[in-house]
Amino acid sequence: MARSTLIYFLLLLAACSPQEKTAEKKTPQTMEYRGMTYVIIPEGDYEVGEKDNPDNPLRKVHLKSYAIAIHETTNKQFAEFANATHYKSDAEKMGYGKTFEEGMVDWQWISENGANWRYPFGRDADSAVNKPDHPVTQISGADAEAYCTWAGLRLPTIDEWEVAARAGVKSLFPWGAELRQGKKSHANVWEGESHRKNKLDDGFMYTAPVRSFEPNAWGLYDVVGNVFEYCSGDQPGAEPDTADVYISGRGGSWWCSVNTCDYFNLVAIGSMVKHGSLANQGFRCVKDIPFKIPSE
Ligand SMILES: [Ca+2]
Repeated sequence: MARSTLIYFLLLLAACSPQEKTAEKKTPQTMEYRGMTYVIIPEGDYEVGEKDNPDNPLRKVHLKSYAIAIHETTNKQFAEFANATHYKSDAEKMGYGKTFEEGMVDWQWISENGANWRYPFGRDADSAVNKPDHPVTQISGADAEAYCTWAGLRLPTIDEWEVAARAGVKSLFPWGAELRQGKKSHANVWEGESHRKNKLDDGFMYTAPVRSFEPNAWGLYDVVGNVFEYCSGDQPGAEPDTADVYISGRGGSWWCSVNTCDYFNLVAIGSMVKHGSLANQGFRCVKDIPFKIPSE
């Protein structure tokens, strides 16, 4: 490790903020990097998956130390990257992105000319400039990787995502066993029998500003709902050698409903076209920690 990098990480660790202890397990520390807060996950063995689930079977995984962003990458953050590098996203190069509006039938998406991360629903709709704190969308998995690389980051693996999203719980959701417990909304998903009508109980038709809902026990926001989050690596049992064609996604999105894409939980692993761009797909980043952070 270069001396300057080592000093940087030592300073980062010195600035880590100890947080409250939970009843069961110590809450991880946090660190700041490029104006973003990251939760530091210690090296160790973790349990992921679900019993008898063929796509994500219950298993133990060993993870090295890493730090994960507390919220999804925003329009403002992606704009900093695009402005600094003049980056052209896949949707900008292809001239369209996939969009959806209330009233369409389930699973109906349209190719909207001019839709890209700057105009997630096309040029006639609101622009990302006016929603700086919303998660960036209409970026492909390849675009997300490009952002992470530029920022000295990377996408989480499917296991790193799940460990951080679970924050120590074994339930289907970070807050318990049911999507909706009591009257309180915990995540931004599609609420209604179909996509003809959204009941809007959670208050949002499309994306919500990051941190609109309570975080999980380790301080991560929107791990369920808002936007599908790209992850590296395939789900167990996936066809090999498809990494250039498909990319995994986790946590579901504002579009996902109980009768369609029921992926808004801690177990499901989605698969997307890697160079495809949709109005419900985004990401959060991970920072490698090049030395061991002990769990105790
Ligand atoms: Ca919603």
